[in-house]
Amino acid sequence: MSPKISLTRYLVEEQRKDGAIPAQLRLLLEVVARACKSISLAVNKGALGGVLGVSEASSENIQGEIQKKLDIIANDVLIEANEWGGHLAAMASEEMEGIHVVPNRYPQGEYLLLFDPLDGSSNIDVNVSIGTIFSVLKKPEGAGVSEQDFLQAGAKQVAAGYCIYGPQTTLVLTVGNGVSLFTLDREQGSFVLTQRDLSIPEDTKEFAINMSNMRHWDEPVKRYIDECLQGKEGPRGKDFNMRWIASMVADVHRILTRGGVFLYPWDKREPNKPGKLRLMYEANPMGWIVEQAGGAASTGRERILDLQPKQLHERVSVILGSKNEVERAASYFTPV
Ligand code: P6P
Repeated sequence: MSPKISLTRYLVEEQRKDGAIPAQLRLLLEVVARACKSISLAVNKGALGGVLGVSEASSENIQGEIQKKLDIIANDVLIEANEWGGHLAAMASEEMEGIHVVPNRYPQGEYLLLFDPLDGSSNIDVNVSIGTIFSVLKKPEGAGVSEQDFLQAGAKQVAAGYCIYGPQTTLVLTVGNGVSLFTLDREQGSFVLTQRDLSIPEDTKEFAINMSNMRHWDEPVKRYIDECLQGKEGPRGKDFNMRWIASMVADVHRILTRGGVFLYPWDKREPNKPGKLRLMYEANPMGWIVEQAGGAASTGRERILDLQPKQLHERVSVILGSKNEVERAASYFTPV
């Protein structure tokens, strides 16, 4: 039986292979993985740990969403774990308005870490998979660090990943040379490599979208979904299945595993926002992971990773997953 390859061994061997993982980045990824293990333990305790429900003060985050206790716990775990290592200059979180600069008592590093500490919070209290999404950028040259330093296109990411807290706790990671999957071995307390080079099937018969928003969608989205629903008898010539877990990490994980297309498009409920999902903490990391696995990630009109962010918490319309299906969906947006 081949030896178990731990996350540490994988990162060391990748670093040795092509230098894609400089020492500071390797430390960063190991620290984030350890933080995800702590979050997983808190999530798994559920009611026994007194971590369900909304935060004591029913506080709201910058997104205007009521924070769950676990949102705050996960955010605090990630901040505390990453402050002291000397690998980071600053962090940005979906749960915090501004950036968190590494305190002066610690050395500053060359990386920027962005995260959605607990994506899918609405599922926490009903015991459905949730997860942590993270994205790593290099800090631009120059003294100090500011919010402006974070406003880099998704194509500039040097690492991205997520940890899904489901029946298994699984870490999915890319540093730009494909996507690998690590499953938490609770007996050893370490993440073990269980799949390399994930590859998303280019075609699919499964779409993921919140159908209750149909009346709010733009015409191209209505037409695309309608044609999927027509099945064999319609222009697609095949029947489609639908899934919607309302945890992006879980929907994306399914797509990485068996293909599919995920859509959270603009809708007229908030006409001045391009979409619900956040560019920096959700669309960019997930978009890169999907592309690294042979899929595609588009707003419907352009590649997500090419977008130049204008603000830290900006939102974006998302279509991602099986390459041919994303291209097909995007074609409905192109005026004929
Ligand atoms: P809705 C979770 O709040 C999230 O940001 C994503 O994880 C998920 O895909 C989406 O929102 C679910 O949104 O409107 O269906 O609840």
